Amino acid sequence: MNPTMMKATSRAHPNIALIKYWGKRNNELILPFTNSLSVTLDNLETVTTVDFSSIYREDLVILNEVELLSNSTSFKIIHHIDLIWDFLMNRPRDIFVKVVSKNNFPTAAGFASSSSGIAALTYATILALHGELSWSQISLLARRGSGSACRSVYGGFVEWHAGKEHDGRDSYATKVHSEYYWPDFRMLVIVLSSQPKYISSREAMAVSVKTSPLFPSWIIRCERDIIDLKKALDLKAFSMLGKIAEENSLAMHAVMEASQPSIIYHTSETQIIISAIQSLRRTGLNCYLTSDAGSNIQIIALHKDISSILESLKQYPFIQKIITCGVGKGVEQIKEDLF
Ligand code: 2P0
Repeated sequence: MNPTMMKATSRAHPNIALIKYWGKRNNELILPFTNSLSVTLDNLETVTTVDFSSIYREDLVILNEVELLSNSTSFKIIHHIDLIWDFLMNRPRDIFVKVVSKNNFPTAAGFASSSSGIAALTYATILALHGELSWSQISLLARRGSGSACRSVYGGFVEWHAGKEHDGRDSYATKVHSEYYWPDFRMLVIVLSSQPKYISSREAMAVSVKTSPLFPSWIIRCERDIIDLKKALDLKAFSMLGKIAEENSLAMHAVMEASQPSIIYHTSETQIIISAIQSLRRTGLNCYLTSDAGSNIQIIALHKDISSILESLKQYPFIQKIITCGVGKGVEQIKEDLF
């Protein structure tokens, strides 16, 4: 990168939580009640170029080839860039910025696109501003844009520490095991719908915190599930890991569904696939499910079982697409800019 230029490009992969983050203790600073633990996926990616230049006459945000004109997503992106600028520079921003970002998967449909999107934006902005920060600081800044993004800073299996401080200085992610730790670990991303979800995770989790009678027990459960899941990971005990992850995900959906108003992301197709995975297990195939805020499902499995699982899913014509992912890398700089 030319040192006088303020332009950089980065790539990040989405992560899927095995122990979910659901509920904030501080909405503005994005501080969760509980730790969460995720796996970063290969194959799916966001690439983002950020360019600060005096040639621009306004801030420009182009996401998946569509220019975003003053909508809530462009506001969120520019607000996040300003937060990083304020952290790194000792003067107010006096230059416009152009951001171009591309996902190779559907946006805002329960594929954790905000995790890779905000992680890539955070890192490209830091690089464009020639910032030199530790990975913990990068993760902490990514958290300020979107909670789950702090986990996509790293590859492999990643834990976001909720932290205890009111200002959030101890709330960032760290790596539990690298992307090379479990080469046979797979996640099948089952695309049932590519439509954006009807209520954002951010809004939905605020409703759950305020109104779900299950929320207090959710906090206690996650504390226990994180400890058990880390034990399963250390032992590479696949069935133990899958069972904890599946039950944690279904418990999160129960918390949502008990909220007032009830939040139901799962559709009848989602329920069919949940039953299918559970019955595949009864026939001896070792596979488990997890599901984020959306109607889609991810299957947790090992490499040796993937072809049998794919074969058995052929009977469901409403499945739009299945993407097989392994464990992916953390955020990285790439040389080819998008413009
Ligand atoms: C997770 N999700 O742990 C959970 C599980 C969805 C369900 O993190 O408000 O986009 O920006 O912090 O990170 C999605 O929520 O929400 C999410 P904000 P985010 O992956």
